[in-house]
Amino acid sequence: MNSRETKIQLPKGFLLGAASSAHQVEGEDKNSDWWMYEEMGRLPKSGLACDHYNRFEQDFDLAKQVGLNAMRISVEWSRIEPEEGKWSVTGLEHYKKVLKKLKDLNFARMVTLHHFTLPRWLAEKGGMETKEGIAAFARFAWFLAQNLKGEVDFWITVNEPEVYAAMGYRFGTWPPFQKSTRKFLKAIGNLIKAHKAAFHAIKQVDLEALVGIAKNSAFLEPDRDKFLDRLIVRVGDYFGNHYFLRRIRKHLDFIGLNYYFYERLQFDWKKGFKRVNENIDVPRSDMGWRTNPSGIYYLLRDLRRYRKPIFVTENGIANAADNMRRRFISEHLYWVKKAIDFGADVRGYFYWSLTDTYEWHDGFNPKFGLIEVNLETQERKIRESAGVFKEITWI
Ligand code: IFM
Repeated sequence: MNSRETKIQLPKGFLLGAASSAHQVEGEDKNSDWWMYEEMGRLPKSGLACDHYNRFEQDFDLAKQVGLNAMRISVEWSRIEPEEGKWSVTGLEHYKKVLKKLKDLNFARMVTLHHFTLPRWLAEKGGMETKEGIAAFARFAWFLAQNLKGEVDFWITVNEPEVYAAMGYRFGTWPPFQKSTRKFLKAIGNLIKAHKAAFHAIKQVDLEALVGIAKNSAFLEPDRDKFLDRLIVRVGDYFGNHYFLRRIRKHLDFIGLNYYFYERLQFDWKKGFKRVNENIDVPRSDMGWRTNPSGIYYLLRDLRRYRKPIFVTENGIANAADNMRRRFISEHLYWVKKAIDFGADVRGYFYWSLTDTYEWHDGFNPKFGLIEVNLETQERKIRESAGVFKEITWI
């Protein structure tokens, strides 16, 4: 191990957490659109998942043991509003207990409202393609802000808007399985509106609430030192990393960065650009994703232009053998600190994910967790790599 890995220094008060999302860990959210499509055989079954719905206390105790001081969770909308306009007391009470447990552990609490799933009733009415979907989302945000006031430190409206729009409306891999560029663009437009509507709804209840977004951004590099390659990287960076943020910048208290992807682009006369990633010689995760820890530094530096506090709301690696994760985390934290030293106002880092999860259409194969979950027995085991958080020096 080199010195970079062993000496991670972070400012006191920095949030060091893990992230998760309801559908990926809770199990049996039977009123969600994903569950419906899983039952139809169009997606791998999530079943009990990690049974986090019943085991959240144990999971958060383990997070504390790992050395974390913050947690990003999501509230499953279909548990709160299983039928249109009908609020579930059981659903609400559950999340109150979840947040209370985190408070007892002295954890900062970040809560996401939309992390890829919808209530089934809304999906059946056209979901986020419709004006009604946006209005329903604002109403849901308002209801949670009203009922969880004082229990949430940071609200995230939408997780990875472009990923959701692309997977659901452009590539047709996720619900609602559409393959239409027009619908993709419409979904992006509607998610911008949904974010703003939820922002206002939360502020209506609590002016002091802090509201942000979890924005997926990729680190792009030109393949060659050529004008057209550099140009295409600028265009890709604008549309992929900034367009959404620019549209909502007046409705943001902080920015969340989800960082996973590193790509090299070449200008292409026919297609505009092509990815030339095959020859990049960097470690890859079990999912084949290329890692580039320094990329987080450039992205964080770049986000300074918005003059808002920044959180790394997700960064993680699928690595079942657990032989890459420790280095992955320490190197990313090293570059986060460099970005802070450069002047980026980075306030926290959330590793994805606390436990192993249901990785959407990839099922349970990818293992991102700091905590390994045996899906047969639901036994938990802290992975060796999670020890990295105990090596941090607070300055
Ligand atoms: O599991 C997902 C998460 O739901 C959103 N961000 C990326 C993670 C890994 O693919």
